Amino acid sequence: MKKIVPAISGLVAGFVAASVFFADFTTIGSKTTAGDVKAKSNAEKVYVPFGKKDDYYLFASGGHSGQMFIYGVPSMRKIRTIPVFSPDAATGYGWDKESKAMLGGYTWGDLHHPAFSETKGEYDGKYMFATDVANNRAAVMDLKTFAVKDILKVPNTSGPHCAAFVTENTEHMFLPTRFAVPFGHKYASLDDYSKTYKGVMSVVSFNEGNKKLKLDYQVALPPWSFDLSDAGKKTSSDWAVLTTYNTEEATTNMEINASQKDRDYIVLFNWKELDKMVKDGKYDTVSGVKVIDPAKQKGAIYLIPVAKSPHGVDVTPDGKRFIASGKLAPTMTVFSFEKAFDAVKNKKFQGEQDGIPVLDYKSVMEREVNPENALGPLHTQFDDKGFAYTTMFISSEIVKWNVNTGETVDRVPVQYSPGHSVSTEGDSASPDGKWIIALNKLAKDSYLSVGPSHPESMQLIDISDKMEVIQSAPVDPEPHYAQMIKADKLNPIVVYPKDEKRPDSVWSQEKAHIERKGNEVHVYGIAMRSKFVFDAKAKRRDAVTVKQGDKVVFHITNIDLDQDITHGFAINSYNQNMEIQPGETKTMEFVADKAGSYPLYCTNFCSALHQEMSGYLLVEPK
Ligand code: RUQ
Ligand code: CUA
Repeated sequence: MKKIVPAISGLVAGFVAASVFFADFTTIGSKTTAGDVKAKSNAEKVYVPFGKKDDYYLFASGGHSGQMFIYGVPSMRKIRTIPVFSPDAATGYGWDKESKAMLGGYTWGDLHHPAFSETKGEYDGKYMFATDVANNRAAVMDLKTFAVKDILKVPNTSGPHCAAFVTENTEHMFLPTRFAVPFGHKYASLDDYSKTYKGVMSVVSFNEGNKKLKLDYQVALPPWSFDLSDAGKKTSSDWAVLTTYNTEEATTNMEINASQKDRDYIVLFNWKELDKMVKDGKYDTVSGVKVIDPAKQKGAIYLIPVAKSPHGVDVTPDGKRFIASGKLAPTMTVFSFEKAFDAVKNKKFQGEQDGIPVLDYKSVMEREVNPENALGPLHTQFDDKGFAYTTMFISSEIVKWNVNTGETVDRVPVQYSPGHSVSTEGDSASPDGKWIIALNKLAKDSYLSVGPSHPESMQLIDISDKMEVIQSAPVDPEPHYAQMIKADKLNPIVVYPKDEKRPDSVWSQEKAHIERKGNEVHVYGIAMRSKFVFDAKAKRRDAVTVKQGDKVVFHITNIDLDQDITHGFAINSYNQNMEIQPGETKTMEFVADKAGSYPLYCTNFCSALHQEMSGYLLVEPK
């Protein structure tokens, strides 16, 4: 018998929408219910038939996997995992020489907030940035290749959670720290916390020429926790805002002690002024880094009181306002940049904290928004019609409201406990108002059970009219934040271009050769369907013989300049593994400390004779 999904009145709309998507739409007899019609039209909205592509790329943070997950929207199909801060066996990231050096010995990361590069406040589709809360790093990915180009280790900071958010033309990204530490991570008793620990904000820039990230300078803020930030746009483009918690400077029992005061702060700063201070030499040099002390250098940094322990702060697409969300207070506070600039100009201060002027709350605040029974506001996204969408962690919903009036327009339950949400081009100066995705911290009963721990969930919500959950997809831990970009803005390359001058590359079987320098053996080899050639002149062209204790360096070029023909290169029992994409040259180096006979093979199924794509590493005993 054909099944119809009944309209289960007790279930929340989102769950019904998610389940009916998988239902059989054929009905018994000739009776078609309104629910069937709805399910069918919802299914059509997200169905991307074979041969067609999704409209948007979703770049979702992989949290403590250290990676980035790429999804297509609206199908919500996962396309790839891009390794960023953790090694990844599937791609050999962290084994080949270059990525190993970039990871700097770290075996995990905690990626929270991805950010596209911007030009004039619009996502330009060129680069993606991200930061690592676990080991204080920033990374840049080239969207031509979806590969990480550089990783910067940031000193004097511990957990740049509050990043990455880029300025209007990608001049900077700011990495304020979540955990305060003494400069240089030096030992200091927690009894001296307020005196010795600092909440450092790092100001980083990206050089498109050499594709490197650079630490420009740091700002020594008080030892508070900085949570989220956003850069201004248009009239506020020289400014940025960040939220703080633990202005109590508690050092233990944080759950209670960091929430004592009714108010914490938004830090408002003018980064152009900070840049100028550095240019004018108004900084101290602390272990080689330029550091601005805001108590000494006035005129760039201000504090604004805000309801206690705020989490997200988001600048509206027109750059006129910023909205802080309460976390503990059920309030979204709307602030006006214009009013803040006025307060700065006319010195409307209500005092000073740690030498930083505190702007008068009432002169900067525009309105406090408290949607009825909405609890735990965390983050706000925007559409093209002037509406804001705030995730409610505790009441498990997204509330749509009018930024101009504060009035609640719509709300939709999500499953369950959303952290961030992400709307289509939602952090740009012109969001396009088609979709929003709730990034839920808990999935509970949403999918087939896989034991006590479940994946997180992402729910796709149509926001073109009345909000409706249309589709749902499981996601690995943990989608802290994501950004969505129109697919046609990206134009990835198909193969790495052939470049005969590329160091260590070899472009024909005949040129494959081995060079020995003392106890270093350099193999200049090729990979092609379906063989490796390491030494064109040898009796066995796919075998390499070295002596125990030799340093072995394989430089392999994939000379198959064909779409999607990636070869792997792995050495059995030697814990060596890398991937070489079409047209790429990769290097693997290790010491052959174990004598014996070790098969090597291609790990990517590349042709009908892929199983034959193998050879030997022979290590002669000492
Ligand atoms: S955070 S759930 Cu890591 Cu962006 Cu707010
Ligand atoms: Cu190359 Cu399989």
